[in-house]
Amino acid sequence: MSSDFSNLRVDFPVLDQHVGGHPLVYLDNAATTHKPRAVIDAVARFYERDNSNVHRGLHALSMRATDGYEAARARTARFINAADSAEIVFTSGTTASVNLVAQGWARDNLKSGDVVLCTEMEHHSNMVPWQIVCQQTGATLKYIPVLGEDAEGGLDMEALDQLLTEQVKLVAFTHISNTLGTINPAAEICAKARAVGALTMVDGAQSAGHEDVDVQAMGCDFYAFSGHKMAAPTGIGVLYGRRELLDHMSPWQGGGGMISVVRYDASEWKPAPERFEAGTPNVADAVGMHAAMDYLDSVGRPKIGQHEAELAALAYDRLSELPGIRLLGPRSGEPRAGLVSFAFADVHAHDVVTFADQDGVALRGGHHCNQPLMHKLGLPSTTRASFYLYNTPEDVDALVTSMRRILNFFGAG
Ligand code: 7TS
Repeated sequence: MSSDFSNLRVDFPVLDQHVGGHPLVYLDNAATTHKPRAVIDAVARFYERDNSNVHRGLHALSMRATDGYEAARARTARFINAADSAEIVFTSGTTASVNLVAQGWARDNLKSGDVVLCTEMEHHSNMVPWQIVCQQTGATLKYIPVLGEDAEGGLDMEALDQLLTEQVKLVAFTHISNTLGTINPAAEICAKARAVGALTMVDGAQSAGHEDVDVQAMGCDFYAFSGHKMAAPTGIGVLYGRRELLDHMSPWQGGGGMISVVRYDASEWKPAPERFEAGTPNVADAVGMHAAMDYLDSVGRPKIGQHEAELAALAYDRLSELPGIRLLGPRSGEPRAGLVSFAFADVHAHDVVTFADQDGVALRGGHHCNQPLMHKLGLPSTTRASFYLYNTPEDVDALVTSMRRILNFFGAG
């Protein structure tokens, strides 16, 4: 495990604090990550020097703000290897990006008899928008099952082959599960979908900041992610879409900035991406996300992914020694992303998280916006520890020590 990573902790000011008299051990990175000084400074610098509206002013500040915003778009295209900056739409986050595709593409293109395929491990953000648009259009939503009583077997790829009929118009799936830590074979699923003429929507919320992403190599049609889950500010996110698709999609929201001509009776739209960015965009946070991408790539995303996967594997093995624990997702030794979800037989996840907080350990307890999956697994909730580049093996020690204290307290140890 690389010691370089503990040197990075000083880049993240928020980590330098105590909670409950203990040094903060932040293990809730799947919910949101912390921001390095470089990102905080980039946002502050924007407000201190360049703050202005974009695409509509001819004065110096407006031009600087526009340049910063469009440079962030070009940087984002490079970050995921999109062929063209025009394929990058800025949104408020993954949720908004999925809804944009549901209402901008699916609503116009689905009809009764068509099928949208999701997986049983989707976050609500990549499930509920498809439920809504299927209700609107009469299309049917089906799910690729997850294998194993602890969901340890990943997606049922044989079931996928059977489900992939010509009726399927879209396959919407998560690249990395926020609850299980499963890494789905994204390129393989995209290739299979394409073979029956279906489009693909990949939820990259848990992958974009954790591994090199190449949307062209993946072969997806749409890819969505959130800045705040990869060291960037909240309120900024991305929808990547292939240009020929975006240019034929309806706008989701109307307003300033997205039109070429407006008459009293009707209007015409700009091409993508402006067509999908009605109103004043989140310029400062796009600039902040640019800095986050530079920061992550200066460390190296493959190194980051490997580091957090090693921490998660360590946590999985150490936690599996605890009495009455049930661990979800890939088994020890199998590929796993940087998070671990678990449940104790006799202690509710909300108690676990509350008690861990007294030890300065920040975890998440609940259904993690995966209610149907929890229901399938027969669990009300789990406790989740999720890692990022600034976490260390000592953080895993603190997690396990805290869990032992809790089990002893509840007489379950
Ligand atoms: N998709 C996945 C896989 C996610 O993990 C999340 C957020 C989202 C979509 C939604 O992202 P947003 O930025 O639009 O909110 N996941 C979590 C989580 O695991 N705990 O809190 C939020």
